Amino acid sequence: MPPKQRKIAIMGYRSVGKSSLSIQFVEGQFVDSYDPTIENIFTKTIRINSQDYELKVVDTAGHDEYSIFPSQYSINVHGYVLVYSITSLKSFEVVKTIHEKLLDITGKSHVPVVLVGNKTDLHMERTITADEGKRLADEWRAIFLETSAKQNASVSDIFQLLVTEIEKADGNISEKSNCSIS
Ligand SMILES: Nc1nc2c(ncn2[C@@H]2O[C@H](COP(=O)(O)OP(=O)(O)O)[C@@H](O)[C@H]2O)c(=O)[nH]1
Ligand SMILES: [Mg+2]
Repeated sequence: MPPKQRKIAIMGYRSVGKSSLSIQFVEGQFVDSYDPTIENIFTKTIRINSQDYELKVVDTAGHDEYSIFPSQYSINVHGYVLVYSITSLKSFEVVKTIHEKLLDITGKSHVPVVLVGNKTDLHMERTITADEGKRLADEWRAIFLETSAKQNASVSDIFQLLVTEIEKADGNISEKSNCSIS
């Protein structure tokens, strides 16, 4: 089967680890200081169920609650990674406004999203519980994950799960495909 091309945008407040997650996923390393104003597109091919997916990962510059949702992130983007830091309440609030704007600009009631609480290695500084993250993702009917870009914890899962969500939204995978028939 030819590879499927899928475009993914990583969005969230500044400093939550968007670039670190992208670079950890694509290059397998943790870069401690990365210019926060740089916007990059990374590519990586992953295989799920013997299908190759050529991913274009758009690492966006940070957003806040006042940013206008840039139209280039709503066009031809198949799915979104919305990132907050588990150490920052502000970043958790910002991710909610980004999601609202996303639904508004796409005119859809549901968009493939993985909600990511990053920086789990900083557990002493945690201010957002895993439960709070999970509840928000449930509201959105999105996938929820906690990650550490620094420790490479659950980073590739973000992309695997998002591609699966995109396929479900396209009707290529049945929601019930994992259920056994009794
Ligand atoms: N401890 C820890 N620091 C992280 C993690 N991810 C990113 N950082 C740090 O947080 C800061 C901002 O990261 P960056 O990826 O540039 O954030 P961005 O602005 O969202 O792209 C940098 O100093 C990173 O080294 C993580 O999982 N754990
Ligand atoms: Mg960045």
